[in-house]
Amino acid sequence: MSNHAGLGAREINLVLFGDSAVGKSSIARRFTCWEYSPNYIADHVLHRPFKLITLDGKQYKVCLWVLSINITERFLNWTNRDSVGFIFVYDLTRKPSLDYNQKWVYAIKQRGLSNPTMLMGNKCDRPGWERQVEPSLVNEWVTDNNTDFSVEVSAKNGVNVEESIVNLSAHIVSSIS
Ligand SMILES: Nc1nc2c(ncn2[C@@H]2O[C@H](COP(=O)(O)OP(=O)(O)OP(=O)(O)O)[C@@H](O)[C@H]2O)c(=O)[nH]1
Ligand SMILES: [Mg+2]
Repeated sequence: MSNHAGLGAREINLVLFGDSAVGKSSIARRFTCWEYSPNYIADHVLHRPFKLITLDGKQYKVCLWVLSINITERFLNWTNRDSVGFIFVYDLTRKPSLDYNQKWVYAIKQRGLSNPTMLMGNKCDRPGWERQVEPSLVNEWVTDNNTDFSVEVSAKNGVNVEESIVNLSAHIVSSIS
């Protein structure tokens, strides 16, 4: 696990995969600043907001690598493998956005990476009739892809965002210490 000299905190790097407009930037913003905006500004470059958290009395810098579609492939040639986790974000009102993550799961497997993974269904604040991804489909996806965690979140109202990211971070810390 790398040390960040300036802050004296160990770094945990979580990579957010996901189709455009699923809410990757909103999740990152909710986690790091506890803010939300309904405006959509598509990202074309990588951004990496971070937040300091404390686990078992130690401070960690949790960096969220928010990937845009055009750089995802390049980014997979990741080298610092120890403190990295992968989050596959989908919009639970849009089934194709779940399917989108499949090719990145394969790409990660092909590279022999076995980092902790989390499937994250965003926009659980939306009304039930808009839902296109049912729990049975999620369970199937998780089993087929050997995903470590699965969660539904809302960047809009904050449900499960903090908890799930901290849980994944704690899992990464315990798996490498
Ligand atoms: N209802 C609802 N809308 C959300 C939520 N999260 C994000 N959105 C909206 O969905 C749209 C896309 O959100 P972004 O966070 O920009 O999505 P993104 O995945 O970063 O998109 P790209 O940068 O294009 O890859 C915005 O209009 C957000 O306000 C949520 O939890 N609930
Ligand atoms: Mg974005």
